[in-house]
Amino acid sequence: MNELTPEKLHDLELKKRSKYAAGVPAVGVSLEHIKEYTHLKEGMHALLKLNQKGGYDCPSCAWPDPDGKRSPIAEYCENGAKAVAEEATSRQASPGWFARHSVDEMGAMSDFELGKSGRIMEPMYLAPGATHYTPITWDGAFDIVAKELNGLASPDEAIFYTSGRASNEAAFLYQLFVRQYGTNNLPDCSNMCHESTSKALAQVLGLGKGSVTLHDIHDADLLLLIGQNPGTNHPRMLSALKQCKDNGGRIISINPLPETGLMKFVDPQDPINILARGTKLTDVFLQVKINEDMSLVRAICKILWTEDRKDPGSIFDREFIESHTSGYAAWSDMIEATDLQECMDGSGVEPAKIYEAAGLIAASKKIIICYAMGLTQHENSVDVVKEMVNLILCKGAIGKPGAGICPVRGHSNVQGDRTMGVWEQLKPELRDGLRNHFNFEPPAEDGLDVVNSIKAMHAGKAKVFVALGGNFISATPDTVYTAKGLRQCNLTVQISTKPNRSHVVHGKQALILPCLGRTEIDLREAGEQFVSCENSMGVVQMSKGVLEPRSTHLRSEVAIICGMAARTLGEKTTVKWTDMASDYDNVRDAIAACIKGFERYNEKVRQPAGFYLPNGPRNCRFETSDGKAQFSVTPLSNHVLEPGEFLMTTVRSHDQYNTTIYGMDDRYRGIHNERRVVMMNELDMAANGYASGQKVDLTSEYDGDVRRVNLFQIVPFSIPRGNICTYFPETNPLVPISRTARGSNTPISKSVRVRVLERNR
Ligand SMILES: Nc1nc2c(c(=O)[nH]1)N[C@H]1C(S)=C(S)[C@@H](COP(=O)(O)OP(=O)(O)OC[C@H]3O[C@@H](n4cnc5c(=O)[nH]c(N)nc54)[C@H](O)[C@@H]3O)O[C@H]1N2
Ligand SMILES: Nc1nc2c(c(=O)[nH]1)N[C@H]1C(S)=C(S)[C@@H](COP(=O)(O)OP(=O)(O)OC[C@H]3O[C@@H](n4cnc5c(=O)[nH]c(N)nc54)[C@H](O)[C@@H]3O)O[C@H]1N2
Ligand SMILES: [Mo]
Repeated sequence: MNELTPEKLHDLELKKRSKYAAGVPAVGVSLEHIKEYTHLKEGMHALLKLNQKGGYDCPSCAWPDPDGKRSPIAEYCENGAKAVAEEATSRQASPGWFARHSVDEMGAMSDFELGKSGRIMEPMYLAPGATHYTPITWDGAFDIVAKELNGLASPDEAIFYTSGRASNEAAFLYQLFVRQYGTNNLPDCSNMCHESTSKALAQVLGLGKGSVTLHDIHDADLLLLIGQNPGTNHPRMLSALKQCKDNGGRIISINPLPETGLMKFVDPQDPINILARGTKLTDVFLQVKINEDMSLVRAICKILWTEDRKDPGSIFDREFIESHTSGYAAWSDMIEATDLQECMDGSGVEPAKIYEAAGLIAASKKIIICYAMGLTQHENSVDVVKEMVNLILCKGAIGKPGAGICPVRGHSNVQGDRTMGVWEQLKPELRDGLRNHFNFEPPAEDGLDVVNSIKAMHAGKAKVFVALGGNFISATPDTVYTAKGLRQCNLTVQISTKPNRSHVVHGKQALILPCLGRTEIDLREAGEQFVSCENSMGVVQMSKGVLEPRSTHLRSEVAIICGMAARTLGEKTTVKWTDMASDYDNVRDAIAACIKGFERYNEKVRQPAGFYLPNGPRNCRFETSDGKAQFSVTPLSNHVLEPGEFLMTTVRSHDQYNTTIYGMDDRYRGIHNERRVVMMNELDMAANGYASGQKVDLTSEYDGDVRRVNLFQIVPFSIPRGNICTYFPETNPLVPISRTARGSNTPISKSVRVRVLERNR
């Protein structure tokens, strides 16, 4: 299965881990990327408009922009610049490129090589049995989509995936098209990302989103950064962390790896900070074992609870608990019965450190817990998130300034896509909105999420697969199983900017529909258009591209969706797709009519810094089943490893955006020129007789099925014993489709049981 993950090694080079993040070298690296892949003048023009009011939203992460003053020269980070360079590249995956490379040849390329081929210039078609993609007209492409969709026995045989880069306008139209077509099969990247957050927070706080603003982060007494690597994945967050520290705040970091970005930050835009050699970020680092955050936080709660019992109200916020929460008594009983030593042992963290962290928490009132994928991609992730809320609630740390819960989102508009209704479950309010405004009956039954879509394709029950962005085959678990599903489809359609593995692993016929990126000018019949996005803190802002489109054949995502919808639905539709595609104000008017919080959308989105969506928990309003914020009683993690097994987590390197590989280095971790590595504790290496650079294969066994990836190299790393760490997506073939988070169905990509097998022995 070489075309799924080409098994080639490069020349691994190990250097010292960096001591600080985002300093002057980071600025230099930004410019290098811009220079290498695009024209410097154009690249600089693009960077100057990045994240500016009236400019465009960074296509990288979902971290918010300041409401007030923004840096006039650089309101972006190194990795934002890489994302822009990647999109604004002058390299072209033209029809000539596709003629020169058969699909098999594309499959032999690494993800890095595939992505570096450049921007897709024209719609491309792979006919049944063909070896190469060939150009096709837009009308020709839409005809194929319409024919295949209309030929299915039921609309539920089609799957419509969304990646989180799609704008609000595109996302709203996409779900409208899909629901008029007749299905709720709208899986999205959230299913693999913060679904556990959406489920847990909706249940216990009444809103499946975070509660804090950027100002709260600056204002907090104490930040807990759990399962997150902001130095790489949300670099602009480091400025906010520094501001919190400058204001006297403290930081506790909880992570199996001592991530550079958690430790120290040198602000590239502050000469004094550079001279001062930066700001120390983390005060207490707890090197937790993979997926033992639950044991750790439970231990901390037990320590706090024991202290509070001596003098009730001295540690816990009794007034808050009394008036705003439910379930405290049961939770308190559970904590009373908790064995502190067992939890401390389970966490793998020294007791002294745990007491130190508990001391800081006890002494702080304004506490924020920030977290990301380190918490959300395990079997018990919904429970883990609820456990974080327990800690917040006993301290009364929500619904007031400087306090709350902060799931840090991934894709730049992943939160907005959900707000727009991209979800396999159709909320009753949106169903009513769509029914009333567009006069049709949306499908009632829940559709398929990512994992269930894969199973349906595998079973031959889903036959057409459409992807609005993303790279489904590489992002999803159990790659070999998933590939079989995709290959059984009659048609796979990818709306993409650049070649990726999902163009290689295709259905009987395949289409690639190339779209404009966020950096590009979007000219429609009514003139230049802008779109809008919602960031991680619920602020909706406009985004307007500034660069000339890379090819005259490209269409905006909005135009592509409208084209597909008009052709597929024909006379049946009640939507004026042409009007929607010619003037996006029409789309926003429809959103305003259908979705709460978007009243006067067209007016509000034109305000320079956008507008905040309503947020109950931020104002101590909890729209849960009993109107209270709820304590939960949940079991601890329980991993039973057999001799020789390791628990593996999969992470991003500093040089990638999910499945888009910018480069081969992970600078902050000191791992250079290779991605096929296994980070392992030196004591585990010694116990197994492994040397640094040793070549190994990895297997995982679930329900009797053994999955395998070959040719990796061992790298000694500071990581708890029994744990290993590899890069996503190279080890996705090991992530079993059969194990997902209870309650959110998220693949368990952060805790996979694996064996490490030595090669050539
Ligand atoms: N440059 C760049 N930016 C990005 C992305 C990118 O790929 N590149 N991806 C975007 C997306 S979609 C997302 S979702 C976010 C992801 O942002 P992150 O969640 O920061 O991404 P990961 O690399 O998956 O890192 C997870 C962190 O959790 C730690 N971890 C792993 N297992 C555990 C555990 O069991 N417990 C704890 N406490 N920690 C654990 C890892 O060591 C790592 O530091 O970033 C977004 N931003
Ligand atoms: N093992 C493991 N697996 C994981 C994760 C993990 O931590 N470990 N993380 C999971 C997470 S958090 C996520 S969010 C998913 C990510 O899953 P996806 O969102 O599906 O993957 P991406 O790699 O972000 O998608 C990249 C592709 O998007 C296309 N693209 C880029 N910009 C645009 C645009 O503006 N419009 C359109 N239409 N297309 C564009 C390009 O063709 C590019 O190749 O992966 C998940 N998978
Ligand atoms: Mo994500």
